[in-house]
Amino acid sequence: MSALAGVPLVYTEEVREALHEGRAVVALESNVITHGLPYPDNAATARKVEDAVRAGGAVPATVCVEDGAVRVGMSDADIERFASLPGIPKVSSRDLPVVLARGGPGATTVASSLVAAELAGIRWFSSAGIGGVHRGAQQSFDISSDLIQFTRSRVAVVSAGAKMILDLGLTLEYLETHCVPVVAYGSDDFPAFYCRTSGHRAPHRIDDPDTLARAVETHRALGGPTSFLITTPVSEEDAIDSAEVEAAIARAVTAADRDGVTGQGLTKYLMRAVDAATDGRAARANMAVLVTCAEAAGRLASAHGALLRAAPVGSAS
Ligand code: PSU
Ligand code: MN
Repeated sequence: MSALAGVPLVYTEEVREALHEGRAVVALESNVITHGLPYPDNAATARKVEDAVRAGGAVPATVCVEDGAVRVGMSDADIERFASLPGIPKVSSRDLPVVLARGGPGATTVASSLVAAELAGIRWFSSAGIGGVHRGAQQSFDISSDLIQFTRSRVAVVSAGAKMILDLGLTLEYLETHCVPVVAYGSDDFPAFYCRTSGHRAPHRIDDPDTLARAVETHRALGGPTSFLITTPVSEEDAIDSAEVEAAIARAVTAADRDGVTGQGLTKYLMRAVDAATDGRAARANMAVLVTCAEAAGRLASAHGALLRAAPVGSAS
């Protein structure tokens, strides 16, 4: 037997009660707070994202690690601290055991937030854009752990696709190869984070939340060991011009290559370069789409909760 009685999970009161009562909960990442957006926009956005989940009818649980525990739900004071303190590390799945054992604080990515969600029994997660296959991965081998974690964690994920700095065609190929369902909610195309379309059609489209909830539950009943990706695009008014952002991404990728930026810091480097090149329009679209996705996730998680209460599908309890 292990010397440890499992991984300590520390819940906020709101999340503990919601889980206890079987209400719908949506997990959220904290790396977007520490590494995705500058202070104080990051703190304000994190709160807006939580409110959007509530407006959709579910309870938000922003995830982080601290004092050797996985925190499921962060107080306003925790969010403010993570948003303003420099140096809190990005913690992906591979980093979790080390940061937990050492007791240091850490901000969870999509991948490690999915690990936490599953441990806590949370069935939904939302962020603006998942990590994916990087441009040039044929040479660099840089594929985000977010995708690998998708093959292992049974969580429904709502996002505006994957980050546009990535190779979205290859990201879709990876998801198909690994049997991850991808459904566009209320649109035909796989979106591109800041833009409404990536130019790739999504493999499926579902507009009705009840049907989508049924598809998520049926995936589990079939024994699907993977996540289930649901995409929703940025709104027309918040979207940015795809030609402009594409040019900025191409320049950022070239600069990263020239500066020898690889590995864990690459995503942040590219995102910040694109924000700068677009005079902050990219960062503003990022903030807006975080809220759009959280609202959709709240609505869908709530429809899923109602389905579970009405008629559990198959062996899916
Ligand atoms: N940088 C940002 N925004 C983000 C991220 C990094 O400006 O949202 C994140 C997310 O937490 C995502 C992670 O899970 O980066 C993926 O990182 P990588 O590509 O290194 O796997
Ligand atoms: Mn990487």
